[in-house]
Amino acid sequence: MPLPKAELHLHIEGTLEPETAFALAARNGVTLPYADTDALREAYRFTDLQSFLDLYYALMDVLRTEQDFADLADAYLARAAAQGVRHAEIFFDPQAHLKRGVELGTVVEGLWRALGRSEQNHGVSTQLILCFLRDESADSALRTLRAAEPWLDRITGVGLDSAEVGHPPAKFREVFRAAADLGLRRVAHAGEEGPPQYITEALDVLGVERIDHGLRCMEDPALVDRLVRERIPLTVCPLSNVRLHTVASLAEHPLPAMLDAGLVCTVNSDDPAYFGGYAGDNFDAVRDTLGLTEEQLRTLARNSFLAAFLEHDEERRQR
Ligand code: ES4
Ligand code: ZN
Repeated sequence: MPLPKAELHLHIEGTLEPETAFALAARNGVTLPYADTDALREAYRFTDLQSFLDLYYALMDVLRTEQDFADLADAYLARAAAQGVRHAEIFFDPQAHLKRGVELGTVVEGLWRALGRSEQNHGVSTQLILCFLRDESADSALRTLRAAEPWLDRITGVGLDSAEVGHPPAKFREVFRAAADLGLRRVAHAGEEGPPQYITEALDVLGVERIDHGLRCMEDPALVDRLVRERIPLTVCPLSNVRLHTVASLAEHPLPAMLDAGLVCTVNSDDPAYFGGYAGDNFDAVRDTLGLTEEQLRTLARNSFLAAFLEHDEERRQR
């Protein structure tokens, strides 16, 4: 039996497996610039975050209808459940869809078709986190938040993702303030490729409760002390870090050092279709390659429920 866990860093668009991409392309009359799934898989040799994002945004073109989003989410939830995921906080990128003429309602209603039945069908409770693309303007983020207002009862929080370097958190001060005023929880990617100062800025300027990735905090001992003292959870994604060359190899991943420092780390899959595995695969990889003890693995799983946006009695039930 896989360890029960919560997945807190998962981009639903990053669960698009090559087979699903081709099936949806056929269903929607979209021609992909790859001969077959093997040729597409060949393209999954990334050099950095941007090289991945280019393919990630291009392949989204196959996602057109509510049913496409429902099928995508349902397939993810089935795989996640099989790997011990009991609760999933799922990121989505509305601007990437709005830009190509797919309305926010199509995305949210479609995802909800799967999420609304997930507890019965898969035993996985779910929440949605709307992410702003940090390489788009602050104004575009604000317009996106306004467009999401009809669906706020289905959205738990907001996040910040896409190309990090050159797009500091402070650029999104206003939209995160507006999100907080609407009662939304806040998270942000920081310290994946960007410097440790972006982590500090996400906490102080955006008021985020969790940091997505956060690896580069290890370059700043005073920041590590703060994250430990304030018990700020970090949603670490080991296989993602390897595939995007954020770390040189899995064996050199700082996760053991982060745990030793007392950081509240969790293990997550980020974009599992692109990076070689779902939540359980990430746990297996860190156990096998980094030699984490059973006790450390249990700590990581416990941290995932503590860091989740669950109510307390709901959290106890999950564990
Ligand atoms: C992402 Cl790995 C990663 N980093 C930043 N933004 C993203 N969007 C999807 N995956
Ligand atoms: Zn991510």
